[in-house]
Amino acid sequence: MEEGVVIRSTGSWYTVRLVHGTIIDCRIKGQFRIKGIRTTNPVAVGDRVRVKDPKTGNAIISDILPRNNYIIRKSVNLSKESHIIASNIDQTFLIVTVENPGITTGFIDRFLVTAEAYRIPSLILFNKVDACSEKGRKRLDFLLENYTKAGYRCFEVSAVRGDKIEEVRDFMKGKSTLFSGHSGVGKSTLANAVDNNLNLRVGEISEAHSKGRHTTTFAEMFELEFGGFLIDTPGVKGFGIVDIEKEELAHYFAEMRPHVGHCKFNNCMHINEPKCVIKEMVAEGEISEERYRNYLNMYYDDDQNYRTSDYK
Ligand SMILES: Nc1nc2c(ncn2[C@@H]2O[C@H](COP(=O)(O)OP(=O)(O)OP(=O)(O)O)[C@@H](O)[C@H]2O)c(=O)[nH]1
Ligand SMILES: [Mg+2]
Ligand SMILES: [Zn+2]
Repeated sequence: MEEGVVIRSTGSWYTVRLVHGTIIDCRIKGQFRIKGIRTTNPVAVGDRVRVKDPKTGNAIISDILPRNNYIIRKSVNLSKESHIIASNIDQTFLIVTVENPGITTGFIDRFLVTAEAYRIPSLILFNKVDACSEKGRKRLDFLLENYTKAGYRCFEVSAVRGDKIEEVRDFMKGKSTLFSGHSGVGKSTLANAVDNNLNLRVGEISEAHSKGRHTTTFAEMFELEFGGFLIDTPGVKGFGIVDIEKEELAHYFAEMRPHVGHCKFNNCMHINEPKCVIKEMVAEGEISEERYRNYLNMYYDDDQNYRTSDYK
């Protein structure tokens, strides 16, 4: 029996880097479940696992060691099933573009809420700033203001021109970072810019976005030349939140969290209760209306919103 980390998962095969560095393909045996949640992938990239018979060519993952955290979303059309994007991560970079493809704040906020549920720090990287139209620039300025105010660090980057890549690299040193976002936003291009040794496949200009084609098809973890790990993932269209109670939701909006206990009623859901501190802060402009609106959307109909866009 040896221990290792899952660095790639294709669905039927799992690639594991054993403690002493050897990389082997494994299968799984047995049931792996998170309490009551059905997942399409029982073992995720980032999982620390025990491997049986690692030398035989018949290696089997027999156990998953307890996860520190994970990022999970509702997957595919089967809304009852969830997909673990990655586990045991130090931070997530949500890669966003305002054009080609565009982005909704609903998607961003669902992602951030999921990361907050495990207290995983998130940074937002606005990529392709080299190719921004005037209209795109306005949208970008709005998003920068909205998310900076909510307490998130935002970077305007360009993977092709090299803007802010040095800063991004500094943030990644010695950490395990998940890259997530829609398909075609430049996750793999950015990964290559951060570490030239990676050589990941990126989309052709002509097929970028719109056609729903995904260049990266499996999540994969790479060791960085300057120290740390990067997990590149396939683009996602929707981000359905999983396993978050309505009563807890406001705690996962970073800028609401410090105030939720100060409403008149201690079970306040911040909807139409009197003397609600959150609503007062929205009225005074201290919490953005956009974020509050997404709070309400998530509170009322977790399901409908993510079904309006068909998932990958
Ligand atoms: N103008 C511009 N284009 C970029 C930039 N970064 C990436 N692209 C282009 O965007 C397209 C998609 O890039 P990818 O890196 O494959 O995108 P991805 O997010 O990895 O996509 P999936 O693997 O499908 O999830 C490619 O044509 C890139 O050349 C950038 O900073 N500026
Ligand atoms: Mg990619
Ligand atoms: Zn309240």
